Amino acid sequence: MASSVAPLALSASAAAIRENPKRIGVGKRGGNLFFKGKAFGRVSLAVAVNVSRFESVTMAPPDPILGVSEAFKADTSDVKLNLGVGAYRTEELQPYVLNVVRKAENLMLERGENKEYLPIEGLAAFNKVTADLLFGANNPVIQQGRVATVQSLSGTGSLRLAAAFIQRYFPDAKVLISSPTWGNHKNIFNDARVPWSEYRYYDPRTVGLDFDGMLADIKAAPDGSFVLLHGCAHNPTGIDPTPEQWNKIADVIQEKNHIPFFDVAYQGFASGSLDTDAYSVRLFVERGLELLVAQSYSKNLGLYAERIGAINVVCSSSDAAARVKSQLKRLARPMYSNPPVHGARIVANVVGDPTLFNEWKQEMELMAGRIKNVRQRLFDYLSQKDKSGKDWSFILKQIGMFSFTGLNKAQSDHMTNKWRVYMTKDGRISLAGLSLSNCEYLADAIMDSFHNVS
Ligand code: PLA
Repeated sequence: MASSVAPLALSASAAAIRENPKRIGVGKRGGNLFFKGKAFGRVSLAVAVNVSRFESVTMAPPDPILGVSEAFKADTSDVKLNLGVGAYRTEELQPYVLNVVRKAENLMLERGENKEYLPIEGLAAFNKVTADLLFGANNPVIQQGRVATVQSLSGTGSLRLAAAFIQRYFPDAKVLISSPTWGNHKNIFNDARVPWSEYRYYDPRTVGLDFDGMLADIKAAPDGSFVLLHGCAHNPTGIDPTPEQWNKIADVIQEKNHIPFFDVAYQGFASGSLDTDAYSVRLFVERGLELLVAQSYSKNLGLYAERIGAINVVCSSSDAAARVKSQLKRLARPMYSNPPVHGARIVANVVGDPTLFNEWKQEMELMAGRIKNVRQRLFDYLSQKDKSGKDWSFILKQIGMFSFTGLNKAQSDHMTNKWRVYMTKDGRISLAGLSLSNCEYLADAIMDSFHNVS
């Protein structure tokens, strides 16, 4: 076996040796390679010298969001705050498993359900409730069988599957994404080889929506582009269009024959109401548009690690929906074969049972309410303590898990280096990782960073 490996191993090793003979302590003497003074033949070199076939693989940078959690864990300070990743914490800053999730899991245990493979498209009971939850069970698109729903690996996996679908069936189309957007959107489309460009969204002067810029950029894009929209609780800005603005966005998208592509990662988490947070998607559906929606249960059911979500494609006919679904399955099969069952059963049990469903809504209101409370408390401290006259009211206008503070990279670095407040470098903080008792500390950190670092 060694001899079949050796020639290849040697060529990689030899390249590395040529580049840096000292570092690995390898040289050539009398036709034989040696390592630290000892002669080795070709075969033993591949085994003994610690030179990798993967020498040309460079170190990837830490992920801008999940890398923050790694850095937080490595920090041994007594006082530290993780406001990086959008993961809900209790007032004691502990992870939270919803009571309804525990109840659903107990039910599953009692039923002794098996671990057979799911079909490629996922659990039928899940696919039904997830589409009902998003569009409303009485929505004509559901009644008429015009939605292709495929369970996928949470929001990210659903976006990725849709990106693969776009790449295969619309190779000339590009995706328009908001500037800024969730950092992983660009990675997803890049990896799927789908071209994208940005439309204006955030106006730093008003710390609000650049609505005119957004409409102008969507108008200027080639007809038939995909327009990625955050269904609610825009990440990272926390700034959503108003209902009137959504209507105007729909007008332009319709005019341009664009295809809306919603990312719904926070249904119920923005306002506390599942229906209110589905407003934008339902509006576009009502207008008769064909569209895509990626869904996630990471936040609203706290199922982060279960990787449960779905891609929904609303089509103009049930026939088209059946064909689209068949192609989504065809794309999923070689990627991950079929999705995991545990999270799907939890969602199906919670949404499918009226008692659990009501309990879930209450728990979601509690979670959304806790975030609103810390948002208010943070604003109160900032406005009371900061005597500079700066207007901090934008914090109250933003919704969802995040606040986009307007801190620049140097100021965000200062937040971490001096105050041990871990956050993303774009100035985003996750309020879900903040407790009422930490709001004053955070306000002090923000004021210091904002006023004393340029
Ligand atoms: N879409 C948006 C807009 C998101 O914010 C996130 C998660 C996802 C999709 C994907 O989540 P999922 O795959 O777990 O369903 N954003 C987080 C986590 C909360 C992350 O970056 O992965 C964030 O901190 O931005």
